[in-house]
Amino acid sequence: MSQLAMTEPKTKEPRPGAHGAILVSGAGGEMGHTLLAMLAAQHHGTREIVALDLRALPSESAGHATAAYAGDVSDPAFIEDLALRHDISEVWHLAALLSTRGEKSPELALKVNVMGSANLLKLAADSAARRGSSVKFMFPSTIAVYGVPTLDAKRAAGRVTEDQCLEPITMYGVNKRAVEEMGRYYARHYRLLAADRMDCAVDFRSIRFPGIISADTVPTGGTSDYGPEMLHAAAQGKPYACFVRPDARIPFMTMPDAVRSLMELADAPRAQLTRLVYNVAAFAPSAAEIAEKVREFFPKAEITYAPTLERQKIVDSWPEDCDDSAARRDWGWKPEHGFHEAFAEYLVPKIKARYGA
Ligand code: AKB
Repeated sequence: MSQLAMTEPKTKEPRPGAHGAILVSGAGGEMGHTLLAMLAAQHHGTREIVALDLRALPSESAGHATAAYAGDVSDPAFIEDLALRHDISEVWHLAALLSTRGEKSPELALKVNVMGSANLLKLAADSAARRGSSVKFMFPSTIAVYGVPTLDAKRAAGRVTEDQCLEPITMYGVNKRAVEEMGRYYARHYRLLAADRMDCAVDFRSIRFPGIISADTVPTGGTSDYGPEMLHAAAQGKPYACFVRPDARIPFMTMPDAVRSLMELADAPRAQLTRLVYNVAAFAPSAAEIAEKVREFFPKAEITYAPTLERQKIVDSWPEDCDDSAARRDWGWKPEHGFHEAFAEYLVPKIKARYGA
């Protein structure tokens, strides 16, 4: 594996019939960390895996890639250069600034989240035209694309479907929603003549993720971070002041379930998919219920509440839960971890091993 900041571009002609390279942006982030390992395990060295992140990848992650680059997705020259070096046939575009970070630097969020996505969608369309076959574009979206105006409206909305309450209040939510529509535009208007039919050049597929809890990493810059932070603090014997009220409720899932859902959607036959963007759901506890579950496994956990106005407002605007019946019907989505299993079978054993708790 080579880990480079880009210098001289190299042209790589597509080999006819070859599978082409899988490009993963945001490969050093929380989801990228797990996804790279799972893609490497799935392909056993039979596919080129090109990892991209703003900073050099930790060696463990870089080891799962055949090439790794440090660079900015919002820099079109960098992305064009990458397209010259690798015959890219699949894009997993994870790079993004999350919701809390995005509210601190809205223009930077717009640049990275929207312009970065525009650059990679163009790369996918150009690559499809050159290869003469569709390029799959996997895009993690978020529950931040939803926006409920009041707590009463949130309770009344309950489990939202993909087409309800689409009035995001954060720049991050607005950005992700915009990219969903950009993906739809590319899927609809960029076509390839394949044998006797017209295929989409960019096979855009997206999942709106809830808050994600990983045993291996703690997120930064998100607003659902109180869930994972509470657990990781308890496992390290540290006190934790939760930045939302005890009654704040949004959906969550475990990282292995989240990454598996994206991989299952990628593998689903296109003809079975009735949508480009899907909800997935697993469990939807309040902050107090998460605290209670943490105390079940770490009885000495010190958890208090110190809600901050900005982050509380964001969580209040997100739905209590999501209706994932389309994903269950179209591609057989089913979470492995419910609320209790998430802690008992995955989070707590791994976290205890990690911190020696
Ligand atoms: C965030 O909190 O910004 C993310 C998300 C819910 O998309 N974790």
